[in-house]
Amino acid sequence: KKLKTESLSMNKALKFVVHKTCNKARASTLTLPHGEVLTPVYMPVGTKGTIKGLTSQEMENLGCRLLLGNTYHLAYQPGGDYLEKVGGLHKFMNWKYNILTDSGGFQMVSLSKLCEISEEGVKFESPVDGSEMFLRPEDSVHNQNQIGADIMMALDDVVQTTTVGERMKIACERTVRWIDRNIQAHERKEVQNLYPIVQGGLDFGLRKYCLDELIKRDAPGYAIGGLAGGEDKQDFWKIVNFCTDHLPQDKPRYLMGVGYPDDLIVCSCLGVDQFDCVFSTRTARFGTAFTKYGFMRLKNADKEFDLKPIEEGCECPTCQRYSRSFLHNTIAKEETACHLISQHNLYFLLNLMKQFRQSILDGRMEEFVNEFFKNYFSHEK
Ligand code: PRF
Ligand code: ZN
Repeated sequence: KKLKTESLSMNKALKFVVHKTCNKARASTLTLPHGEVLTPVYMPVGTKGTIKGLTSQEMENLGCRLLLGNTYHLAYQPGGDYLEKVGGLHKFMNWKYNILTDSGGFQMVSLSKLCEISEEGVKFESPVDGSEMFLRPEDSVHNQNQIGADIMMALDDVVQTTTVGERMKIACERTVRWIDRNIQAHERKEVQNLYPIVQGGLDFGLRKYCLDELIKRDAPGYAIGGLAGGEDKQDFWKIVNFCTDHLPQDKPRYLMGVGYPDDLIVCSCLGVDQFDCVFSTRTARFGTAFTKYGFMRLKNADKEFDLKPIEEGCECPTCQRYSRSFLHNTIAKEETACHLISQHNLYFLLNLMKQFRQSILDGRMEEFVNEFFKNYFSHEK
């Protein structure tokens, strides 16, 4: 039967050109149906079709050209049928650039108390009203077709990263069995891309099995899943390095759920091209800003009369107009402060990747990385 190894290589919806490398790091251009994305890239997360606290216009002004939505949340609200009717998520949120949607697989971990996994798919119970949603690979892909994402993610079986033994093996093998159901259900291969997700936890044998199987499907790009779930850094780095050693050189690699500034640098050095994480905007809402010297807690008492911007020299809209003092004094009372810190943090990660990429093109990546870590772990503020 054709089903088993149906190829995605005919895909016209993605072009990936590597311009220059330094060791395993790459400076590339990813061309998608809604324009070019310069990689490595950080992709802001707008779970429900909005980046919490920021408008599409602001995202555009920050230079974002690829952002993330979540199938599970969008399927609940406003719903796949609704989005298809209004012409897709791009139209719905008035976003003219690219969108990537996660499959809903990760919600098996984040909402584990509310779901039940079988060979057929995942059954979720809504945390809002208790209603049921059955998400099979076919349903996830169908919803993502309706959403109209430029990059869709295959539904995978995700378990806690530090799980060992039989359950991890089952998840990895099920992810492989599900990949053909995902591919079969994909109805818009000419205009939307489907990335498989490599699972296997911290087990090199399982990772290798999953890599080999998924690479056979000749997808337009690949994701590394099942990491950033509380494992040791050493294990995390080794698995990322192992995956990027085996994934095709000429296709983009997306490391899911990773978004600390230092992780972006290390993993870009290991050959990752795309990242996403809610951390930058979530931590902003709790008053923490990213700076080149590490995290800054704007709630700390020493910021009360500090009239400097979050980071001197930062060209983001927040740092052009507002002081640490203003943010410190309004954070508990105003939505504005959360919005402003989110904006700075997103700019910080988008800009960090832009600078990193330029350093590869200029042949000075090693100096850039040395300088980054010298500052990041210094005691200056
Ligand atoms: N799978 C999916 N989404 C994800 C992950 C995954 O493994 C991760 C990694 N923990 C983040 N988001 N589908
Ligand atoms: Zn700033």
